[in-house]
Amino acid sequence: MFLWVDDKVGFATPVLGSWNPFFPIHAEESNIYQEFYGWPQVAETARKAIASMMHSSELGNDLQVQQFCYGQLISLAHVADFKSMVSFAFVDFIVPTVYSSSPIMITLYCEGTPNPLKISIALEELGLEYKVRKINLFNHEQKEQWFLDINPNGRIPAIVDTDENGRELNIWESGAILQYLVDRYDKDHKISYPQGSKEYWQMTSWLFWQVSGLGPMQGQANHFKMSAFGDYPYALNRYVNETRRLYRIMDKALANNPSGYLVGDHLSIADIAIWPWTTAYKYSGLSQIDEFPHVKDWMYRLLARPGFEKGRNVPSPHLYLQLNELSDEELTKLGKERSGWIQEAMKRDAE
Ligand SMILES: N[C@@H](CCC(=O)N[C@@H](CS)C(=O)NCC(=O)O)C(=O)O
Repeated sequence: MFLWVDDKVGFATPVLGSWNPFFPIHAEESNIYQEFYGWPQVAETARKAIASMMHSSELGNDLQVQQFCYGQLISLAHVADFKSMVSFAFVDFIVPTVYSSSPIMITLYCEGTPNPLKISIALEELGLEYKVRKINLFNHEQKEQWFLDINPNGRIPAIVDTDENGRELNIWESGAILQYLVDRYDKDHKISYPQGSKEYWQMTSWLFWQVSGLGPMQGQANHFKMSAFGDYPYALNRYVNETRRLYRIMDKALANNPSGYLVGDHLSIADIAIWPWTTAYKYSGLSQIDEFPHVKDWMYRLLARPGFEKGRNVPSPHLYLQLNELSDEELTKLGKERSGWIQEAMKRDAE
């Protein structure tokens, strides 16, 4: 990748192969680039490159600068013939050329189930590039040693990224991954709120509510509805009733927030963490969503966002909304067909 930056005017030109469009980037008074459409970390790389060049008293013809891009060390940031480029360009221009020999990318380990979908949706909403490695749950790939080396808990999602020193980072547990993505890549708070703000703590509260409450409770409800062989009315009622209670809490919160999001005035990881689970309401024993009109409205409104549309179909077409159209009998039949792997996974987990 090549990146040309005009420090004064506030334009950056990423040159990817022969593709060479101009993107406006917002330069604040401090001249620190805050935002580069969908690519804040590239702007940050550019800022660092400029800063290090400006501090370099001897700008030789073959200046080499080590920089980071997408969290990975750019093997060689090479400013060829820097002096002549400056004189060649407008007098005010600083034109660092930064290239990466290996494109840096997050790898997402996933399948089209609710927990991994949170991450693909967040990545899409952030406009980040990422690689997808589908994990075949039916073949218990999540329990294979190579994957346990990434996530010792043997569950999806997990991601692998690279830290600022070029070291590999494995992050697992969907809530932790969401927090990591916004901490590192959401500097302009597209899907989060500034740390320490009231909204930040509300968002964090809902995130924990989802990972410790809604996810496990609804997960148990769908286990007893769809996967348990035998009839366990006590367990099914307990978990479905708890799920219903949690949906009621959420319905009330949405009714009380005029923005239509769970927290503040825009989308956040609180909405993203919950959304994939609500699309699976019938799978979890809630016969219809009309009982929670604000949840229903919110669910379909988020569905219309391109990031949700793209993210929910990773790594394969999203199924859960369609499953809500099935009759109880059809769902039970489907559950019986699918539950074999869950029984087998339970057996292995118990060993
Ligand atoms: N608390 C975990 C739950 C992860 C989880 O249970 N993932 C499911 C898919 S949605 C899974 O990997 N199931 C496979 C198994 O149970 O072996 C998280 O939020 O990431």
